[in-house]
Amino acid sequence: MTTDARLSSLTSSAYQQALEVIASVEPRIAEATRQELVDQRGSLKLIASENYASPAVLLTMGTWFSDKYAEGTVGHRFYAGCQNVDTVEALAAEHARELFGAPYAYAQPHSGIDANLVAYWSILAHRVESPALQRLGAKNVNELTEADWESLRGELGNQRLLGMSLDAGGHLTHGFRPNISGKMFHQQQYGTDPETGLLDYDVVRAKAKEFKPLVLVAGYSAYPRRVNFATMREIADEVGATLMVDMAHFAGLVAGKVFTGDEDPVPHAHVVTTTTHKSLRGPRGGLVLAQEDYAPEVDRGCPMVLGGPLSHVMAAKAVALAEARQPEFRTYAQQVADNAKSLADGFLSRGARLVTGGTDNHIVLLDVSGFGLTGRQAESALLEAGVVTNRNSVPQDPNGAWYTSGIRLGTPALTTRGFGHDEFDRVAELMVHVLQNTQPGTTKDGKASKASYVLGDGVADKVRAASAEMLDKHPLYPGLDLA
Ligand code: DSN
Repeated sequence: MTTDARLSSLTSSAYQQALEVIASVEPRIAEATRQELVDQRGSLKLIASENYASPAVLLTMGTWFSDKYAEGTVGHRFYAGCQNVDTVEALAAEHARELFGAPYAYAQPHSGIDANLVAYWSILAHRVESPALQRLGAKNVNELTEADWESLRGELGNQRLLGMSLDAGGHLTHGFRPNISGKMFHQQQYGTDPETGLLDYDVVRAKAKEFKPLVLVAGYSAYPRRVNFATMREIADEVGATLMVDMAHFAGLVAGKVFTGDEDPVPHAHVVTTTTHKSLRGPRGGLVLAQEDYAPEVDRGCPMVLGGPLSHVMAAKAVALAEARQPEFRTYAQQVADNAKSLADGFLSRGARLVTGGTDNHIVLLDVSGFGLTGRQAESALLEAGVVTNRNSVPQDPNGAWYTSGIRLGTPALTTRGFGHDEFDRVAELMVHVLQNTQPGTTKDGKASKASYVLGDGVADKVRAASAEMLDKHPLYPGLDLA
């Protein structure tokens, strides 16, 4: 038996036994867990922010580390008995620093939103507290009086933030109203060029000069192109702003050295945030990387804006980051980008329209208005055919953020399964077939609907059968048998 086969067999027995234990208490949860694997195995997962973590990462999350409280930082906890959590958190941070070449790493954020909250807090505190401490003659924040804090509170709020607009691919946490960042900051946005869909750095510079933000945010969740972070830093420096980069989506491409030099945010930004579960292929969670002088404020993330650290997830982050430091991860990351090109070319050669005309990262943004559909209709029809995607706005979207005109696609998950050029071309072919055979539906009273749709007879079955051929060739968690 090879090591891989031995590990698969061990994984299989570990999960069979775990599900038996779970079923002894709540069989419906055991069954839903088993069914989730069946569903993920049997569909084309093209959600750009999802992936498949390794069994080692998944198994690391299911332990008694979940039972431990550990507020504070490594070696400085508010609870006794944290020596093993210290080992775990220190290792996660060390792997993150080594992997990304970052001076400082903080592994506690529970999610991307949390990582961004820690980053915003640390930037505001760094920008406001340091001069205030000097002014008030205090050495550190613990020396400030309640009256000092009263005056500081006014300075901590109502700051200016410049980020990418949502319909150009920015994220809710970059100063938009449904997120606390939209309340903490006065926000203005930079978009993309209306003709090309590309970021125009001259426009970003002009906006920055006019608005004079305290924080310039770069990064995206639906922009299918690379960003020059050296230029973004120049712009930030010209207006005295702090550059924060949210690399949640493309952290795997940074880790895998697909994005280097000006495209690597880590040497250019003051603070970088990410999630660990997207292209980075780790457990669901967040991470903050920072220049050394931001470390004291970032370290106060818990309990300032975070609850108790999830030690079991930090352990899994350490395992995933160790995986990402292996040479195979670079091959994987390059394949993610190559596959995105294959997928984009597959659409373009069949006459579909893509925002920006293509991709050079892991995202393809398909404009489905050419098929006469909204994003919502396209998403539902594709799901019926076993293709899992999510609808997304396109720039200046006439259908707004709920119905949308786009479908966002990403290659990280199917690349993990082993899909290559030919399979991604076939995926584009199958998707175009679905969209060409979908008609907009009507509401119950016969009016045009932006949500309902009619999929042609037999289309879903045909596409599911064609997908199954590819999926069977690239099994998810091979050897893992839960039958
Ligand atoms: N939900 C993530 C995504 O899909 O991009 C970002 O928050």
